[in-house]
Amino acid sequence: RDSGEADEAFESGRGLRPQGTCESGNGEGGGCYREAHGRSPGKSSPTNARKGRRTPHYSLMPPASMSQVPDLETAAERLRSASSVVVFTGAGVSAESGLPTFRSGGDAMWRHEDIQNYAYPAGYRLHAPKSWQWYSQRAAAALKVQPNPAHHAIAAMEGRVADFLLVTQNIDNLHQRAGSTKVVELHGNLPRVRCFDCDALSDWPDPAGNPVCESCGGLLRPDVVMFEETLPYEAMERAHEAARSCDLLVSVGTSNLVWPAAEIPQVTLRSRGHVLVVNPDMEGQPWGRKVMQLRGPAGLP
Ligand code: BV8
Ligand code: ZN
Repeated sequence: RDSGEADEAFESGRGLRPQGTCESGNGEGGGCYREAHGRSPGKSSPTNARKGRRTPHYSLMPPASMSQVPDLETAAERLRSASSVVVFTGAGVSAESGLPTFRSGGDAMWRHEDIQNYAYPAGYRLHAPKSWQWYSQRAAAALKVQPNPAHHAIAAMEGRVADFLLVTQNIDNLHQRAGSTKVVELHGNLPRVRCFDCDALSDWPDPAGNPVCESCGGLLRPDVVMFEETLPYEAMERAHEAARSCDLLVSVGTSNLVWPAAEIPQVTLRSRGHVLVVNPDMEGQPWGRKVMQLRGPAGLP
C-alpha cells in the first residue's frame, strides 16, 4: 500500500489488515503507526515514505489522540443521533454476569484449558467425552448466571433505534434472556446440542451423560462454531450488510482476535459509519478518526 493510500486509510479511520510486518498491531487500525501513516512517528514528513524509503518502523499503539476519547455524554449523543445501529459483542459483555472471558482476566478460559483439546473439531472428538463435559459445564454455568445491565441496555436499544441489529460472537444466550430479539449469532448457541453425524438438534440431556445421538448413535456436540469451522453464511451476510449500512457500530467486550468476526467493525469503518468501542482495555481495538474509544466495563449498572 503506498503512503498516500495509507494516509487515506488512516484519515478514513479505516482499519488495517493483519500485517506480517507489524508484530504487535492487531491489524484492525490498532496496527503500526507507519502502516497507517506511511512513516514512523516523529520522523520527517511523508516525503520519506513518498520516496518509498522504508524507514525502520516499529509497531505502536496509537496515541489516544488518534481516536476520539469521548465522555459518556458525547458517546450517548452519538448513539441518540444514529438512526441505524449495529451492536457487536464478545465475551466481555458477559463479564459482569460472572462468566469468564476467553483471553482477559485471571479466570480467562484459555488460560486454564488447552483450546485445541475442546474448541477444535479434531480435539473435541479425540477428547470426548471430557470435551462434551467441558461444554456441558459451560452451558450449565451460563444458565446459572443472569444477564447484566449491559445485556439489558442493548435489549432496550432495540426498541429505540429505527434500524437495529445485535451481532454477537457469544454463545451464552444471555442477550436473548435479556430480551434481545434482533440477534445474529456468529458462533452458534451453547444451549443447543447437535449431532456431528446427522445434525439432529436437541437440548442438553440432564445429566449430560455420554454424548451419543439417540437418532443415529453419532457423537453429540454443542451447536457452536468451533475453530477451523466456517461461520453460518446467512449470519455473516446479515452482519456484513448491517455493518456496511449503519451509522454507528458499537463494539462491546471483544478482543477482535477471532476472524472472520473481527472483520465486522472494519466493514463499518470502510463504509460510512463510525465505531464506538466499549472495553476496559483498548489494546488491539479499532482506532482512527472515525473511532470513539470509551474505556471501562460494559456491565456496571
Ligand atoms: C474459520 C465458539 C475457516 C466455541 C469460538 C491466524 C490469523 C488469523 C486468523 C486465523 C489464524 N489461524 C486460524 C485463524 C482463523 C481462526 C481464528 O480467528 N483464530 C484466532 C484465535 C487467531 N478462526 C476460525 O477458525 C473461524 N473459522 O476461520 O474457518 C478455516 C477453515 C480451516 C482452517 C482455518 C480457518 C472460527 C472462529 C470461531 C471459533 N469459535 N467460539 C467456544 O466458545 O468454545 S471463538 C471464541 O472467541 C468465542 O466465540 C469468542 O466470542 C471469540 C472472540 O473472543 P472474545 O469474545 O473477543 O473474547 P476474548 O476473551 O478474546 O476478549 C474479551 C474482551 O472483553 C477483551 O477485549 C477484554 O478487554 C474485554 N472485557 C473484559 N471485561 C470486560 C470487557 N469488556 C467490557 N466489559 C467488561 N467488564
Ligand atoms: Zn445423529
